[in-house]
Amino acid sequence: MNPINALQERGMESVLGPARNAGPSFEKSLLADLANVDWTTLDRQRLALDNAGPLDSEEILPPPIQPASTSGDARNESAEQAGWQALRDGRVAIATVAGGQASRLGFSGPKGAFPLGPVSGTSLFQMMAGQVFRLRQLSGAALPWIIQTGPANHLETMAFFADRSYFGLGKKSVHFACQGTLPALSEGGQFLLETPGSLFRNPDGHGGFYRAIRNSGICPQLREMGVDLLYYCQVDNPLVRMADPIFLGHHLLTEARMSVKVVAKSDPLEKVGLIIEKPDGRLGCIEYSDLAPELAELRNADGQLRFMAGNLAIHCFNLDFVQEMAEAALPLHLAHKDVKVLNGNNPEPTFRPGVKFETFVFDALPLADKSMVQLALREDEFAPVKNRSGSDSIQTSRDALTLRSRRWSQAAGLPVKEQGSVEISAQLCYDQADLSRRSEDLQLKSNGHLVCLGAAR
Ligand code: UD2
Repeated sequence: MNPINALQERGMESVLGPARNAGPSFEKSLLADLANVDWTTLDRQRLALDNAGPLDSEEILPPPIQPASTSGDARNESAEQAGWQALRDGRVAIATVAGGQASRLGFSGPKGAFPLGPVSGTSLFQMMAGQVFRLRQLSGAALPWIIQTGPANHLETMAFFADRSYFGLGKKSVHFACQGTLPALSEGGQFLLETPGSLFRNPDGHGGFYRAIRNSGICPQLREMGVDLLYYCQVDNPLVRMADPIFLGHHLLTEARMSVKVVAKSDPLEKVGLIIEKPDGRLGCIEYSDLAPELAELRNADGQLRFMAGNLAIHCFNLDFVQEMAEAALPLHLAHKDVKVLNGNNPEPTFRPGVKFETFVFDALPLADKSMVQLALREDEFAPVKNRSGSDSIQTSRDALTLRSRRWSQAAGLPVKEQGSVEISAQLCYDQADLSRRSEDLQLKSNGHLVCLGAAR
């Protein structure tokens, strides 16, 4: 659509004013920016401004939940076999969303570059790369890894991987897909300008993952390789069990199209989304900020929370579902914030009220006709690093890593200190059972704090 016509139809031509005053090069650059606007989504954005809307009031239920992968539950056996088979058959790719910056952690750079390792200072990316490396060894499969970046860190993330030789994974098997942006609007539904020649935009949220995957052009390549399943995780959780075979297996055995892992909420108001089942049997996620306290506090006769399924933001998708979601109109979430934009005739940007729009990956759950929910044990699988201090902080995440590393090492008969940090070096093992097996075959070194590979026997 011609941007000028599109603006006129919507009564939004005033956005051109500052560019016209500033000169032809600004006008050209603004028109190029406007040519990239998705006008259908823009119309939905403007509509959403007027319909902040009542929350869904339909009846909700707790969803059925499969046992945790690390629980030793016999009901996981067939899922484990099915998951490993899918991995060995090369049907799986991994996607990690890493569009965020680590500014909340007081670190400048992509969050995945943050040195979280409690002993070695290993980055989040390297910890995850280590799992991918080991899973490739165990499965014999190519296991492509897709990093979803954001406009603020795409180039820096690619350079981070290149500088570290892709952590030994091979350049061709690590892919980078940059998420898109959405223009922010004024409360009155007009565009805002960052400069006379450019709109003020913000990343489109982790719901932008679906389009990022489609736009990266990787889907045909994945299909050619025989990949039809995508395992999804966030970069901020160092305890994540990447491409967990039991999770993949439950997904396959229930013929789900999108699955999700949950953790039992530590308290009713914990800041995680709540996974629920709707009357039609489909899943949904209620964001913590939208959760009514009386619903959050509901308890069963045994005192347990009735709604306990905290969203870990770990998913398994059928690849065709990801492609479908790239075309779907996911709900828009609005954030009313002061934004630094051009204002009137002032040549310098200043703060004024605006509205940012985002989409969320979990909003695709109700669009899947079949889904599966699996429990995760917090101490084994969830210790996100979100804040510099307090809850979900650098320290709580490092402590959880230390506790898990100590447990795994002790189970494998490796000497580790009772005090201080403990870390198992990336790439060494996938999980506790893997470490125990490896410690029988390889000489593993431990100085009490760091367990790593020694010389082979
Ligand atoms: C998210 C979920 C919450 C729960 C929790 C688990 C929302 C609103 N809430 O909380 O329900 O599942 O995670 O840890 O999602 N990211 C991008 N692009 C974006 C925005 C985020 O790549 O535009 C990535 C980011 O790098 C990070 C992840 O998504 O890895 C989570 O983002 P967040 O920290 O904004 O989500 P949070 O903590 O509100």
